[in-house]
Amino acid sequence: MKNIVPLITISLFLLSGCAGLTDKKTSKFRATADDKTGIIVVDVQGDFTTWKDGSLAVPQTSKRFVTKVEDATRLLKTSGYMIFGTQDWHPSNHISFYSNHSGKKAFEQIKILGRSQVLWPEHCIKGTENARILVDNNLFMAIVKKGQDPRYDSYSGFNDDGGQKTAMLEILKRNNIEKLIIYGIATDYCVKATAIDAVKEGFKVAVIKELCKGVAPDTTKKALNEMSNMYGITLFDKLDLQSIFEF
Ligand code: VGL
Ligand code: ZN
Repeated sequence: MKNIVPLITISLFLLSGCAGLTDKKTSKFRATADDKTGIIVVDVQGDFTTWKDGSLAVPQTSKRFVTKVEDATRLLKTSGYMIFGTQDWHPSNHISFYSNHSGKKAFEQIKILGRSQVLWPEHCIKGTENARILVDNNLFMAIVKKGQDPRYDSYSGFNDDGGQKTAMLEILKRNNIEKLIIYGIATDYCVKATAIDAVKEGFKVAVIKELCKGVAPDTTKKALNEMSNMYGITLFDKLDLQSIFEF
C-alpha cells in the first residue's frame, strides 16, 4: 500500500510524457523531425542562378538567395529531416536546347511528337562547373539526376517526358517517406512538376514559397495556384519548423 502513491505518480508522469510525444499540437519542446517527412531541394545549380551568371539564370537567384536555401536545408537536416536533391544533368545534344533545332531561338515553344517543349539555352551540361549543386552536397541523403536522355526533357524529379522513372520514388519508399517539403528552382518548371508528380505518387506535399524562385512572374503565379487548387499542395510562405512538424 505504501508503494502505491509513488507508483501512481510515476505512471501519471510517464503517461503525460508519452502523450506529449505523440500529440503534435503539444510538442513545443520537441525539435526532432517526424521521420515520415522528407525534403526535396530542386535544381539549385549554377546555370539557374544569377549568382553564377548561369546560362538560364532565374531572376533573384543571388548568392544571398542560395545561402538562404542552404541555411534552411542545414536547419532541416539538423532537425532530423532527410534531405534529397534533384540535379538537371543534360548531354550537350539534349532536345530542350534551342541550339539543337536549326532556325529556333531560346525560349521559343515548339511541338515535338505532340508534346509542347520550351527551347532553352544550353544549361546544366553534365560534368560542367555550372551543373554543380550549390547547396553543401554533404547535406543530401541522395541526389537524383534527371534529363539525361537526349530525347526527353524532365522537369519532374520523378519521371521524364518519355515516362521513364528516375530513382526518386524508390529512394523515398526505401526511407519510408510519406510527406514531402519541396523547394528550389524553378517554381514554374521543375519545382511545380516535381511537386505535382509527388502528389500523383501518393505523397502529402508542401512547397515553401520563400525558398523558390520562378522563371517568369505570370507562370510562377499560375504554377502556385495550380499546385494549391488542383493538387492540394500546401503553400508555406517561409520555413517554420513548427508548421512543418505539424504538417
Ligand atoms: C528547369 C528549365 C529547363 C528547372 C530545368 O530546373 O526548373 N527549367 N530545365
Ligand atoms: Zn533542363
